[in-house]
Amino acid sequence: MSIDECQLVDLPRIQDPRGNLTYIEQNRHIPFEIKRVYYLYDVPGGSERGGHAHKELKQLLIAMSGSFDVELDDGSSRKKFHMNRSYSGLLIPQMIWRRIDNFSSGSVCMVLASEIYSESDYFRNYDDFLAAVRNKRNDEAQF
Ligand code: T46
Repeated sequence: MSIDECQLVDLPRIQDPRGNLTYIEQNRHIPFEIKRVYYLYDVPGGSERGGHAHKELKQLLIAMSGSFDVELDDGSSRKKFHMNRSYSGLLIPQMIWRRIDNFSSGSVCMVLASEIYSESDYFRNYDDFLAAVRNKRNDEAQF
């Protein structure tokens, strides 16, 4: 997976004097079926989350409230996103290392995920992640 495949997705917005509304449909606004939703909240200032990559899981990450930074790394390039809009999702494919920090007070990070929870889907060691990326690229170069 390349860092270029990590993209911000503009979600539909129904603007209304009573308050705005955003909706997300699987396989329409995001290119996968949603199997799980989870969210980070009550994050103390200075905390860092993530520090891992997923082998198969794809996700759309949204700042439902407040803001935070997401740094993505495909094993050769890095990109940083500042998330602060509840109508903008960050699409992260599998095999991308992520670090999330700079959480503002009261921020909520919601994730729509393509897989149910499985610890075996994680690389939690950066060197293991890099080795897997290199193996994959070597395999692909042979064909
Ligand atoms: C991600 C970022 C944004 C579960 O039991 N079920 C779950 O669905 C999840 C997501 C986690 N857990 C357990 C596993 C750990 O014992 O909750 C604990 C904390 O998980 P983790 O250290 O992975 O949390 P984060 O915030 O570093 O990462 C999570 C997601 O794991 C990850 O997919 O992209 O949020």
